[in-house]
Amino acid sequence: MPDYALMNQRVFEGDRESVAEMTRAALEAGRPPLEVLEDGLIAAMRVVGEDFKYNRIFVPEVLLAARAMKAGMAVLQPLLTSSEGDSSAGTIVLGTVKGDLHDIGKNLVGMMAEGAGFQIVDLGTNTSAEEFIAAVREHRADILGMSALLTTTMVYMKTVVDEMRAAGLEHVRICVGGAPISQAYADEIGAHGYAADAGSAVQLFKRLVAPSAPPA
Ligand code: B1M
Repeated sequence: MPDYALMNQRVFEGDRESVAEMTRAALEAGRPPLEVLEDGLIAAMRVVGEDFKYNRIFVPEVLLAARAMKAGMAVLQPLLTSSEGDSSAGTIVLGTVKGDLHDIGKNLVGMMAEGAGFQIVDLGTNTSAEEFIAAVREHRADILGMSALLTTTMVYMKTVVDEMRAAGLEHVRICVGGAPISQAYADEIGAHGYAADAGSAVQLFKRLVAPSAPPA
């Protein structure tokens, strides 16, 4: 069994090489990629978040931990994105909203959706309504997925929902997620769906593109 506590510690310390190595070793030992992701990497970021909240660590340490987490994710990526076979599940335009630079969760959602057969158009972070709308049109997206990690940026999701409607794109399903987002907030702003984590986001995307899904 991998020493996930030690792996968490290495993420916390921002030790990229050790995290990548321990991720590889856990996979070679036959551990499931989702277990390594959750217990080895995501669990560490929760501690980082708590320590940051209570001023026990500061932005530079959080940044180093995030880079270490990404080093582990890079090892997992080929396994998470390898498609189940159906490569035409639908097209998703994905991005973190304007003003927000957090991308770890959004990247995980993208990887797992790609693994489930969706085409992902990832617009990165700090994405404006205009950029979302242009990409949705260009790629004829079925779903627009937005991520926000800050209470100050989550409100921009409503701007995007409103501008999508004003642009005549109400047939495109809008999904939202990120630590401060809830189902109640998704309902309030008129999004079609909310997911708490990457696994449930994929289930949500599948439901929304299913032929039996109710019209928007
Ligand atoms: Co920031 N940060 N950060 N940060 N950061 C938080 C979010 C915070 C909660 C920390 C805290 O105080 N405890 C806090 C926000 C407080 C608030 O708004 N109420 C905070 C703050 C304050 C800030 C700054 C303002 C700090 C400063 O500068 N003073 C600043 C803002 C910069 C900006 O964006 N403009 C800032 C900066 C940063 C770093 C750059 C240092 C770094 C980000 C690096 C990066 O992403 N490349 C960072 C990090 C790493 C965090 C924490 C510690 C970890 C976030 C993370 O990656 N979690 C975070 C604390 C926390 O969230 N507990 C924190 C792991 C990831 C797997 O989870 O992103 O939640 P998450 O994604 C999940 C789900 O939410 C969901 O699925 C994912 C996978 O399961 N999900 C979706 C996400 N998007 C989805 C979309 C979907 C569906 C599901 O559909 C489309």
